[in-house]
Amino acid sequence: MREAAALKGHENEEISTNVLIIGKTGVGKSSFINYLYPNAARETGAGRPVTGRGIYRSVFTTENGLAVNLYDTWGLEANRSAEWKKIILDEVKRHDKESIRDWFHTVIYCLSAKSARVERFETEQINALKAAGNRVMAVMTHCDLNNVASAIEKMSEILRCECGMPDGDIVRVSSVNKHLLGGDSPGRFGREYAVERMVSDLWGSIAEKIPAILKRRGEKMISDWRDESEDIIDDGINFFNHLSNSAVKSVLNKINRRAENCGKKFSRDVEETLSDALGYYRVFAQKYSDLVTGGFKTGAQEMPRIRSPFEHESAEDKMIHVIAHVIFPVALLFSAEMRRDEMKGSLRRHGKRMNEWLENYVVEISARLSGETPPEKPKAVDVSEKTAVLAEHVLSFSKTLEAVN
Ligand SMILES: Nc1nc2c(ncn2[C@@H]2O[C@H](COP(=O)(O)OP(=O)(O)O)[C@@H](O)[C@H]2O)c(=O)[nH]1
Ligand SMILES: [Mg+2]
Repeated sequence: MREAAALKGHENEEISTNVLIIGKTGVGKSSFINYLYPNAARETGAGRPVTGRGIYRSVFTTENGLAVNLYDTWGLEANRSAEWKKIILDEVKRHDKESIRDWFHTVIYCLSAKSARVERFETEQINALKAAGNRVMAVMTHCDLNNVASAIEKMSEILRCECGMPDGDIVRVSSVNKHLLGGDSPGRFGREYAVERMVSDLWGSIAEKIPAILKRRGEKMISDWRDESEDIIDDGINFFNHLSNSAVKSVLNKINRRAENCGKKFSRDVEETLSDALGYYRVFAQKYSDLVTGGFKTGAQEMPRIRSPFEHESAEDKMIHVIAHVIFPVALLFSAEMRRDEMKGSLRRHGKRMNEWLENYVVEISARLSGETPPEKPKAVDVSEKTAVLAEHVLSFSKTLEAVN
């Protein structure tokens, strides 16, 4: 099966991932990254500024061959919060391209439980990132310290109220092995949960972004088709030939053929885009789960299972089913009696039907990707007027053809 083959073959792919880590100086960004990617070799020293000041990029390569493009924010302080906000959002926008490889796959906002506070500019920053379509994971560092329980509670409450972040979005970590005064070292913790979140966030952003991307491309395709078809009508039909069957038929054939090609092109596009995203996600999830199970162990803590929406073959089957069954509405109908503007009206109505079809199709893809049952297909197209008018046209067209033959 061709579609199934298209979904395989990414296992040995070398992949890179883009991670944005934000937070005030001293909250523990560097420490958390070191904890997250053990044995990672930092290739570009202290990092290079990406866009002017503010954001620095370094590349890590982990033991299992995952290249981590880390975008770290330095020297961005509260007294320059407006500037900070702009720099970060510009960077996010720069990455928000059509290809999954360019996105920020993980956005980490670091806060320190030691400071016991979340500032207003920080909640604003988180909200701005979320509004720009990012899944933000709040990492609360220094959770190993004594007496931070109430600070953690207080900070979580602020994040919940001001940013709508459920507890699941807040990861409590200790990135260092410190010996506390007169007590045991609680060691490091929080990594496994953070990794699990990163994997499910990537899936979430695929489920969210891909349908929107496909919809945009589909709409563009339909509107191009309509423009082209109007030109075809203008070129093919004039005052002298508009009642000629062969002229009308030739115009109609051209338009329908183009619509058919659009449908084919679009379904290829959907298939490629989805299989590419799936492939990328699979390798990503695998590499991250290797990182957790291979590279690092935190005592007796139980390893969480990294969940994949495609663990079950049947889910994948469904997916392939969606990919394989793109039925684009084609076959526009004109009759020889139609005037040019009537043809264009008919074209517009058909374009509208194509857009409606696209809308439903994207909703279905979106539901499949987010693991829901797709909504029921809307009831069959209204059998009313439009269909009756069309039927009449077909009838008169075929009568005219008969008369000619
Ligand atoms: N106890 C404890 N100390 C931490 C933790 N994370 C970072 N630190 C310490 O906090 C200081 C600042 O950390 P660093 O990673 O350099 O912060 P950055 O400026 O955000 O990159 C260092 O002394 C770290 O050892 C943590 O989770 N627990
Ligand atoms: Mg640092």
